[in-house]
Parts: sequence; structure tokens; C-alpha cells
Amino acid sequence: QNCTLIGAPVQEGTHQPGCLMGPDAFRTAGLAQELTSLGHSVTDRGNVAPRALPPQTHENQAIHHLTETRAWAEALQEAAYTAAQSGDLPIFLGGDHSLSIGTVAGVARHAADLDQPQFVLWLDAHPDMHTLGTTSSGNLHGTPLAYAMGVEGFEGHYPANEHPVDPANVCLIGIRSVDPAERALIANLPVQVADMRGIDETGIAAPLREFLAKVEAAKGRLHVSLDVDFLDPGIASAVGTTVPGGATFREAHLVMEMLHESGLMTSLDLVELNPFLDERGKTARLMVDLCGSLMGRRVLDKPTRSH
Ligand code: DIR
Ligand code: MN
Ligand code: MN
Ligand code: MN
Repeated sequence: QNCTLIGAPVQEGTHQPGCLMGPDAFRTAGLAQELTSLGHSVTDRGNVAPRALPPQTHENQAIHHLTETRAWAEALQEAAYTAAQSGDLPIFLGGDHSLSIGTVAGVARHAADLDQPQFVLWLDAHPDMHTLGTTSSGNLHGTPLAYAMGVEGFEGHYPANEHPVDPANVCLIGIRSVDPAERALIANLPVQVADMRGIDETGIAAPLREFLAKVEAAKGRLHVSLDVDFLDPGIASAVGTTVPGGATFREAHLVMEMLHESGLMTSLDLVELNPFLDERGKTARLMVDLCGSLMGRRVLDKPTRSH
């Protein structure tokens, strides 16, 4: 497969600086070499640069960097649409999770051109389902999934979302930190949510297998958005919003291997890596290692069937 790396050094969606260095940390940790060693070809398109936009404000005073976030969303939506059209696998190197405001809408626009449904797998401790009206932290990395699904509350601030993802085509895995407004939205939308309690009961493979079967049956396109805080802080500490009780090394690799075996993934975000918080690149290297499993590395030549 041809992989296109697209850097999105955005950090305005969070409160702590450092995600700016994410794309270069993925490069330094050897992402391109890992993919090449698995037989893929890799084109690194460098980093996206947003345009300067006229300042905008919102009545929610907690919100910061709204103008910059919109500028990134516009630039990334265009970059994602163009990359998806090429037929290569776009891999977006974050950058905080606000980059998915642009990437999901961009790939969904291409799916609409192909007349295929867009599916989204959100691997995260958080649902990122705030609107501009409900965020109390004002950190806009808490909003991309609500926007991607066409939830109201962004009009006139984020770019118009012409191809929203059907909430029934969205699956969240790893969830363990949910704010009240997000809880209410989840209760009212047909999204599939595997929180850590459910994962403890069924194992992590069951909800993923169920979701992948839906994607396959619908002949859908699948965007995977991997937030570093999906992982347990004990193995991945380089993220501004660690939450205890995350996915283990083995659970995370299993998810990646099942995704690879499904052959369904059509685009990928790697987000929230903050190299300034890393211990000698440990988290960056783990993320690259997971990408190896996601892109075909396996223990034995014979794939282990999970179903
Ligand atoms: C929290 C944190 N729900 C907020 N969100 C994070 O600020 O809205 N998402 N960290 O990944
Ligand atoms: Mn997130
Ligand atoms: Mn269209
Ligand atoms: Mn998160």
C-alpha cells in the first residue's frame, strides 16, 4: 500500500504546549522506516500550514484559539480530501485532536463522492463530543467527534460540514472520561460505545469485531482516529490528558492487528502525542510500534484468526 504522511502540528486545541512537535517526533521515531520495512511505500508530504483568518469570537468565554482552530480545519479538510482522492492511505500526524475537525470531514467528502458510507473508529479515553456551547475547558480538541457527526453548535464558526458521518457509523473504544454534556449526547445518539467497564467484561475484541462487521456489510470506508490517551498512562505518558485505566500494550496491539486483518481502514489520525512530556521518545516509539501492527506486522506468518 502507498502511505501518505501529512503532518498537522496543531496544538491550539489544548491548553498545554508541545503537540506542535508531534509530527517530527513520529518521523524521528521511524514511522516511515517501519512502514517501508513492512513493504509499503511512503510519501511524506511535510506539514500542512493553515492560512491566517480574521479573528472570530464565541459567546462561550472559555473557548480559546477559535480562529486558529477554524484555519486548521479548513486547511486539513482540503488536505484530507486531496489525499483520499489519490487512493493512498493518508496518515495524519498530530498535533492535538482538533485536527480531526478537518480530517474526518475531508475523507467523508471523498466517501460521498464514491457513494460509500463513511465510518469512524474513535480510540480515546474521551468521546470528544463537546459543542462550542458545551465545552467548559474551552479546549477545542474536545469537540471534533460532535462536529464530524453534524451535531448542531458549530454554525458560523467551524467550516460547514456538508457530509456529516452518520452517528450509527461511529464506534468509540477506550472511553473512561466523559463530561455531562457528552454523556447526554451519547445517550441520544446511536453511536456504539465500548467503555472500559464493557471492555473488562467482554474483552476488547468483541466490540471491535461487531463494528468491523458493520463496516464490511455496508461496504464502508473507515477512518481510525487514535488518541495517545486511549493507552494506559503506564505505557504512554506523553499526552496532556492522561486518564488511568487505559488500554494495555496487548489490548492496543490486538486492536491494531484486527484492524489490519479486516483490510477496511482507509485513513488514520495519530493524535495528542506531546513529545515535550515524553521519556526519551518512549511514547512516540510505542505509537510507531502500534502502527507496525496496524500495517501488517505479525508474530507468525500465519495470521491468527480472531473470529
Ligand atoms: C475534556 C478533555 N473532555 C475537555 N478532552 C480530551 O476538555 O473537553 N480529549 N482530552 O481527548
Ligand atoms: Mn481525543
Ligand atoms: Mn459533495
Ligand atoms: Mn483523549
